Amino acid sequence: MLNVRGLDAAAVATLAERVDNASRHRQPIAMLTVDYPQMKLGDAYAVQSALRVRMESRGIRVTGLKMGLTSRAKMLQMGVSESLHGFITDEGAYGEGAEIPVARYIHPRVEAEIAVVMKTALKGPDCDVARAAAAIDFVVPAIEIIDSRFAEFKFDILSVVADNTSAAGYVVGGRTRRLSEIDLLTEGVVLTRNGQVAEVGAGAAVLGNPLEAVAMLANQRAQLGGEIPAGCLVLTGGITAAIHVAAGDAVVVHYQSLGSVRIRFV
Ligand code: 0L1
Ligand code: MG
Repeated sequence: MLNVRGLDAAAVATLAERVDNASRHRQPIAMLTVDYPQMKLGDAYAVQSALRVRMESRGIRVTGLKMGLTSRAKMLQMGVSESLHGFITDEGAYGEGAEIPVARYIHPRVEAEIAVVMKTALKGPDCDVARAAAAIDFVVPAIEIIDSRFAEFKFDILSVVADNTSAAGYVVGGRTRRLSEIDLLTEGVVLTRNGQVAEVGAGAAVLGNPLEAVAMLANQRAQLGGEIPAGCLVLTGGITAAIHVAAGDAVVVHYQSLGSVRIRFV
């Protein structure tokens, strides 16, 4: 289904430019399906791919892949029912403790995630948790920054895929663990903003097991003729609902066994 198309190449290029400009100039836009109701999921991933080419042509480097909308909390928050994937880049990569200007974004939110780094490539279409586990090198905690390019974070599944699943930045920190050293399902997470608990959750919120998200990513990539390459950083998806952030906010995510990750917005 990820390769079903309804738009021609010119429309895909137009939409990639529209999303790219919204992001670069921080000018929110309307859902793409308003003007292109014939758009299909394959078109949405084609727009995302064209966006990636545009970014790479400006010297931005892709640093990994991400799954989105993998938790019930996120699906309810966004009113959608399908997990999806996108890419992450060095433009949005921040170090642990970084001060991040909110002016870089339209309406940023953050969410706590479990990330993995692949030891070997993982190629669908028949990946499952066992194959995903065998391909993973280690686990690392992460905060993802999301920033929809759509006004008021209002979108449908096609628009958000085209918009690279709202990917805007990420921070990895804490400590790494081998899969044998951690129970991903019960890994507890407490997300605080300015010292107040904002969200709590556990790894199982991500499709029942974050490794399901890795397997799903490989299977989705296979439908598009791709894979998860060796060495790839994969954000497996938000464990909690995403929280709004504003200048002055300090966000710290405490993980049960992966340490903590912190950032501050200025
Ligand atoms: O990483 C995510 O789960 C984001 C997916 C896109 C929807 C959103 O902006 O929350
Ligand atoms: Mg996310």
